[in-house]
Amino acid sequence: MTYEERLKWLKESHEQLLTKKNHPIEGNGVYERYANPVLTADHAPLEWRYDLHKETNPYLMERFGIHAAFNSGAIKFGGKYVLVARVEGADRKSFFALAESPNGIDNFRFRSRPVTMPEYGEPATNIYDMRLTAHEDGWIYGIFCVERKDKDHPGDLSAAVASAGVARTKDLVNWERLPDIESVSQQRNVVLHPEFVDGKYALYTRPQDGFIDAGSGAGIGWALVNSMEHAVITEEKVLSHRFYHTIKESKNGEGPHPIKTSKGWLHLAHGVRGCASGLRYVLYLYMTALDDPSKVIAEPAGFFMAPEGDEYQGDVMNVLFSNGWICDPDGKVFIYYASSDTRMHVATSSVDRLVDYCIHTAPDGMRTGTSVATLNKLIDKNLGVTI
Ligand code: M1P
Repeated sequence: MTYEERLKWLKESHEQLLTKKNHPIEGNGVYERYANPVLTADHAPLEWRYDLHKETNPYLMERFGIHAAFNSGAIKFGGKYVLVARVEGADRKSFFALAESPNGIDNFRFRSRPVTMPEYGEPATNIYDMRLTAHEDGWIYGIFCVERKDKDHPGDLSAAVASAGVARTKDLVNWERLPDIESVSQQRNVVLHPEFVDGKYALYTRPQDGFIDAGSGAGIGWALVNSMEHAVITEEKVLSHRFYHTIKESKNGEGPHPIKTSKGWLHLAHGVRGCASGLRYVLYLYMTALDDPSKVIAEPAGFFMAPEGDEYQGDVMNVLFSNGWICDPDGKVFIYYASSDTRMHVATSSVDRLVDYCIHTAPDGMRTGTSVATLNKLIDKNLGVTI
């Protein structure tokens, strides 16, 4: 191909991808997955990837490799469905970039530039997995993981320290960086609750001993802090424990902030267990009390969504991860999830269906015998029904 032919091909195939129509796939009745990923590395603007000057790039080669677009925060803003994606370059560094769509299911387009996140303290090696919260104080907060090299272990090249970075904005363009959250343990998957609780900011936390391993970190924590301008976690209680032989045996982390419903706060989280092929990440739902968002009132057994088909494949296999969902005023819920640390997908449902799922799916009895008893109860109920 000549330079001109290649440029035409690049532009046309990029536009074709961005405008590809999406469609739902009928499933288990709880939600509908959509057929095509909503955001991928290939959605990145050509201007990010190519030097578009024939004199300096006569072969029209990629000059900046984009490897993945995943783990996105989500928010409805200015009538658009906005994702704050974790975009990862070929150099393994992640950064945030906004992509928006008019309908939430297709036609997502990145804005022209990524987010230039101001630094706090020692510049981060990597930042990722932003949770967005439009808080009742009037700010939109983004809490994200900040990774820095663990200087106490200079000989161990993978030793790192995870902490929770905080930034706030009113327009999703200008971000004011606030101090990282102070905590005795390392933290990832920290999420700001949208309302004040007892006059304080409320955080879902995920204390962990090491950068990868939860260690003694028992699950999803809960902490109240006086200020987001200098958040200090002094007391942390565990509201959802990791548990032997469940989907959340190894790790347990909050997803996006919970949705307020008439029956309680609806939560989306990820559970992790180990298996022969490594760690398996699945999504699960639970509910907490309206008057106490730290008190679990319902938790169906097992996973809500697990990798299927092509979702298994990617940079880190066997992973579904979600840190963003959007609830429309009519109760429609857009669940944005990433597969295998590579791409973004959407599934849709409604508040009514998700609450029904939480309340009417049996909890985990923690034993094989209780699972069989639950199954028999359902079979008994269906006796006499002809299908
Ligand atoms: O690779 C899977 C996930 O691993 C980490 O998840 P957690 O915070 O639960 O340990 C994160 O790096 C996450 O971004 C990634 O998707």
